[in-house]
Amino acid sequence: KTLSPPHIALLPSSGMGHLTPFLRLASSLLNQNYQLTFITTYPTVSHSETQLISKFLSTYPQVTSKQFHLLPFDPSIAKSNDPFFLQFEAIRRSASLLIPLLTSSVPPLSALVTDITLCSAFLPITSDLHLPNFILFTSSAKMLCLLAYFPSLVEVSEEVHIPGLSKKIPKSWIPSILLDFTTLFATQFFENGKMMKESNGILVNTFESFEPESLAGALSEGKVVNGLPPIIPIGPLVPCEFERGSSPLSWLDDQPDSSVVYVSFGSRTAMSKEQISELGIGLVRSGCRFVWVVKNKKVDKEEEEGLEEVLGVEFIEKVKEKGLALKTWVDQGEVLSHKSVGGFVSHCGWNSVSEAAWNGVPMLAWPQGGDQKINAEVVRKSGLGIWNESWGWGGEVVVKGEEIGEKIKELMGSEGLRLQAGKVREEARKAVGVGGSSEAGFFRLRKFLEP
Ligand code: BUP
Repeated sequence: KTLSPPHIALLPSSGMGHLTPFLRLASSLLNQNYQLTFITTYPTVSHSETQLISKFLSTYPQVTSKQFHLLPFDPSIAKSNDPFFLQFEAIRRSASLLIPLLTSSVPPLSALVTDITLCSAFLPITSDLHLPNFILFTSSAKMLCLLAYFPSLVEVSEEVHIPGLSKKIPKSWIPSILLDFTTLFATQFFENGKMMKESNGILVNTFESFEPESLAGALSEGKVVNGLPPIIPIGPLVPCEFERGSSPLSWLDDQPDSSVVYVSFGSRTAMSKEQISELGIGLVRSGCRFVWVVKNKKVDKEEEEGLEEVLGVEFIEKVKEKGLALKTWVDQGEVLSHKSVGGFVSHCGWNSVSEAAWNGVPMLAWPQGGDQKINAEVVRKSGLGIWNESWGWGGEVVVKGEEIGEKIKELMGSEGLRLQAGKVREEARKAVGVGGSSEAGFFRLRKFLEP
């Protein structure tokens, strides 16, 4: 037994949806007295990533920051045009460059935590170095079931029956990039799904009472596949002080309790102008106050048009009393915790779902891609929100403003939904409290590192 606390290195992959839970995990480990090395890959894909990393490092000067410079990578060899997936691949292909960085750490490392999207490239390395390896899974436990089961799928029929889950997963919930097994993302997904068995444990940003069937019923009992390492729920990883930023809070302060609907589709959804315009019509028709984060480019570095060009001066003028449309980063954790916010129209990125659960804000799920339909099902099943499946994936059809307005009215007007979301909030708080599933998860991790 060593006297000094365990020293953990954290390696996130690209995109705010992956970086944010890593930084929250880091903050939680620091509170538990771990020593930390945070590895940042350069260059980052988005401005938001660079900004958040610098805020984190200036808040925690005790963290050792290491820059991981990637090998040049020719994106044309990969079947993908998504800058984030291409960055996953660039990191994966540079894996061997991390070895000196890991072996030179002082004091010596007790473990490396890698993002799930990178695990198959880094597990062989940590294994050679006899360094324990944990995975942080940044999506839902239900999505983890699909990832674990995916390598054994020969083809995707109309429904996928994952052992241990009572409800079959319709093909329409699986993103098209996974249905074509030759895409870059499907290849990575397959490799990671196979290789993750070799890790020492999978930390999942969820909690027991939110996803009981997937966690206790399917994954932990080995029903999905045999031979998985310990599945350790440590969520919800909650928004931290270092994330605080300038946000529209002063406007929110003047609005009645639970009267504002917050609308955001995460950091990497580029919505079409046509759909943006219908959404604007929907918000006006709903009659509700709103805060709306507008995005029409996947990567923030490419955002060139201002709000007026996207929404039109007329619209902005018309709604200025009732709504706040923004084309900047807002502190979502702070918005969702504000008492005037009573509903969240969301793409169901897992961090957004966790933040809504943490704050008990009812959701209207509108999945746009990736894991988001699987996450939307968790939202619906837990009672945290509603999901109108006929809207399909974002971009598949243009959903009309009238229909959007009606659903927002339903979201904001339902007392039952509010009560149920409040219960989810209580459960989320219990999970991180004394005796909760997150505390138990962190205890398991510590036991492993300090037997
Ligand atoms: Br946009 C935006 N402010 O303005 P998800 C996002 N966020 O704080 P995604 C802000 O980014 P993946 C903004 O609170 C959440 O923590 C938000 O992660 C924060 O979705 C994070 O919700 C976004 O998981 O990532 O960005 O689509 O595709 O990996 O799920």
